[in-house]
Amino acid sequence: MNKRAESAALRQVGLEQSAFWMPYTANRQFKKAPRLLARAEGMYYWTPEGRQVLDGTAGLWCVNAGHCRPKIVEAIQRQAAQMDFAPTFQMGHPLAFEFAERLAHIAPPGFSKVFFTNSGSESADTALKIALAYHRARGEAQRTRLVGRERGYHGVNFGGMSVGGLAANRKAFGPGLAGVDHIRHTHDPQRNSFSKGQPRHGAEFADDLERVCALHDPSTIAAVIVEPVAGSAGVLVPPAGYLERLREICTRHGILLIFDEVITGFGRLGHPFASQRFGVMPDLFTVAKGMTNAAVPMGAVFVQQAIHDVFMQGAEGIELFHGYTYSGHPLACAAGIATLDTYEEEGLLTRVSTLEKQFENSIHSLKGAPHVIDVRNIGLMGALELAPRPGAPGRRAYEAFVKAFEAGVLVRFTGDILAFSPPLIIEPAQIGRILDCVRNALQQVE
Ligand code: PXG
Repeated sequence: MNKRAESAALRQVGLEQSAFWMPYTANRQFKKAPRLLARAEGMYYWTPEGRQVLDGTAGLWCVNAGHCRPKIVEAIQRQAAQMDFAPTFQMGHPLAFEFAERLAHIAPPGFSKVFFTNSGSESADTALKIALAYHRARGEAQRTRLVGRERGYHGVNFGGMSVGGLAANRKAFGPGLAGVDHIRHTHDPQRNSFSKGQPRHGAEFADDLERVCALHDPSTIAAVIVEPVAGSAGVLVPPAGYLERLREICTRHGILLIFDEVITGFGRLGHPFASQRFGVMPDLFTVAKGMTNAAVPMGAVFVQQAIHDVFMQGAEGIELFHGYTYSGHPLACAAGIATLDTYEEEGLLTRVSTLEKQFENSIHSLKGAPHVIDVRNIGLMGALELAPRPGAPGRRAYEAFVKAFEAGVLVRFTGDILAFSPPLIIEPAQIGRILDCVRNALQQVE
C-alpha cells in the first residue's frame, strides 16, 4: 500500500469505535486524538501522513540499535521462509542453542545458562519460579517469600505484579501472590535532586532489607528482585553503595538477588549489562526488549552455572517444569543473533560511554526550565520531573509529551515525569534536538 492509501485506510477504520483495546493507554482520550506511527528507520519514525519524528525513547526503551536495521530485517525474513516454528520442548533447533551461547558470551562470568521467554513480564515470573525451585531442590523448601521494592516494575503477570511496587499497576487486581513483601524505594528528592549519575545519599536504604528479614526470618526468603535502575518509575538511579549493600545482605542470609535488566540490559548504561557498570553481581538476571532490538518479542533469564547445576542432580527427567510454547522461537532467535551482530559491529554495547557526558549536560541544562523540579540521569536514561499542576496530576507531562510529538520528537511520560531513552546509535546533535524540543514544549505548557 502506498502512503496515501495507507492513511486513507486508517481514517476509514474510525478509531473511536476501534476494536483495539489499547494497552496502558487512556483509550477514550487517545482515540479522540490518535497519534499513529507507520514507518521507522534508524533514529526516526514517520506518521501515516509522512511526518518525521525523532525517537527519544527507542520505541519503549527497546530499539537499542535503531529501527529496521538491515541485518536484523534480513535475518527475520530469511528465517520466516526457512522454518517458521519448531518446538523446544523435548526437541530443538540450532538457532536457539547458538543464540543462548552468544548471549552467555557477553554476560558477566558465571552466567552460562539462558532460559528463553517472550517478554520482560515472563522473564520476571520465570526468574522468581527458578529461585523458588532452586531452594526447594537444595532442601530449603521453606524459602518461599519473595521481596520486591516500592516503585519497582517487573511487568504485569501475577508474579511480577506482586513484587512490583507501582500502586496503579496493582490496585485493581486483588492481593497478588501470597508471601510477598517490599523494601522501600531509593527516591530521596530532598537530598538527591538534580543528581548527575548515582546520587550521593541513600546507601542505607538497602538496610530496609534487614527490617524485612527480621520480620519474616531470613530463612523464609527465597529472593529479592530489583531493577538496577528503576525505569518505569521514572529513572530512579541507585545511590552510591546501595546495590553493594543489598548484595551483601542477600549473601549473608542466603537470599538470591535478581536484577531485572529488561531496560538496563544491552548497552543502555555503556556496558552490556548494568551489573557490569555497577560492579555488583546478582544471582539471576532478566532481560527482554533490546535482546532482539524489539524486532521480534523475546526475553530471557540468565542463570549462574552453580544455580543451574543444582537442578541437574538426581534422576534424569524434566528438571524445571516451566517453559513457553514460544521459548526460543526461531524468528526471535534469528532476530537476536542479528541484533548481537549489529551491536558488535557498531560497538553499541559500550557506545553510551562516549555519549553519556553530553547527554548528562544536555538534560541537566533543563534545570530552571518551567515546572522542572528534578533532573536525573545515568547512561542513556534520563528523566525530568515536573511539579504537578494543582488538581491535575500528570497533565503537564502529558501536554509536554503531546507538544513534543507535534514538534517531531517522541519522548515518554509517566505521571509527571518525562523520560528519555533514545536508541544507542543517537548522534550528539540529535540529543540536543530532543532536549531543545522538550524545553520549548515546557515553555508552552501552563
Ligand atoms: N521489567 C522491567 C524492568 C520493565 O521495564 C518489564 C519487566 C516487562 O516487560 P514486558 O516485555 O512484559 O512489557 C518491563 C517493561 C515505560 C515502559 O515507559 C516500561 C516498560 C514497558 C512499557 C513501558 O515505563 N517496561
